Amino acid sequence: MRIVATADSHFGYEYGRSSVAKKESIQRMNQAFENILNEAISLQADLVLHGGDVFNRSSPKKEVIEQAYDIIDRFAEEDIPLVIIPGNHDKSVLPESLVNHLNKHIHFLNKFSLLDFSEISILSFPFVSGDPKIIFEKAIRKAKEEPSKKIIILCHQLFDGASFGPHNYVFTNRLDTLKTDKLPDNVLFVVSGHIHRFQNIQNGRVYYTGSVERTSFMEITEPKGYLLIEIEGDYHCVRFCKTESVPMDVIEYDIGEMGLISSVINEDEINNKSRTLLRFTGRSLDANEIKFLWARFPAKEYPLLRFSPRNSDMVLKKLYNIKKE
Ligand SMILES: [Mn+2]
Repeated sequence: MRIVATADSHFGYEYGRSSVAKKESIQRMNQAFENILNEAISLQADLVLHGGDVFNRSSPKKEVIEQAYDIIDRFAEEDIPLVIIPGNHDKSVLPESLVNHLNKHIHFLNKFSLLDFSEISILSFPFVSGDPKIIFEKAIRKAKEEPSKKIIILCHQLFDGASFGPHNYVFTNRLDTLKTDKLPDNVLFVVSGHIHRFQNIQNGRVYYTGSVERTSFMEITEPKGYLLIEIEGDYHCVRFCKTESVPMDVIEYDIGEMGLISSVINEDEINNKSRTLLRFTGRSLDANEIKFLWARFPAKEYPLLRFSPRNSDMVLKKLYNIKKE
């Protein structure tokens, strides 16, 4: 049995300073997700899992919903079951219309559920904010009640040891982090959305698929893709398959010791074709410098350029250490 797992499609995610740039970024998210579904079709997958954060907002715009349905409807014609759960961006429930938009192969699971497929059962629950331990214990109990079933848990939670960001921040021992040491052996592993970086933690028992595309400069060094899970008898194997992602660039200027910022910016360094962030660290910018940035980089000419900080009372520390290729 072959399973493709993905998460964090964030339909409707917008990037950029012009409406054209925003529209393109929405299209890009749709495309990234559709590419993964197409891979699942060409790989002849038997099942596709989506670990939550389907939409970027809990009440998506009508056209964003329609575009998502078009992609899902096209996929439904392939007769490959698709299991989707809600994440935090979906406010733990998917839009009513999506739930009603059912097809025998498309399962939108708004509740704690155990669904059987040929060689595997999917135990899933929607995102729980605050303390998710009670629902996770319920999942453990349910798995123990069904010892003959081979189970994958599908969820959208934080697990101890998960890391993210350019400095590899690690979540540990928090109210909202989970541990898998009490999982019975018939649970093969957990597939989760939420953290946008692909990773395998907790002695191999938790996989984050990563988001379908980069949604933040925090993800600049992360490859994006999906999980390819193969199960045959007692054997299983999970691989991360990389897909293409949008180029990004972060340029940091340490201006702590420096006078006016107008002297540090080198326009030749700025790639006006990819998402670019100019970060000024070491001291705050004054109101005139912020005005200068807006005037020097008008949104019309630089729709993909952002700068930070954007107000004059913030002092940023250096955050990125990116080697230019
Ligand atoms: Mn997300």
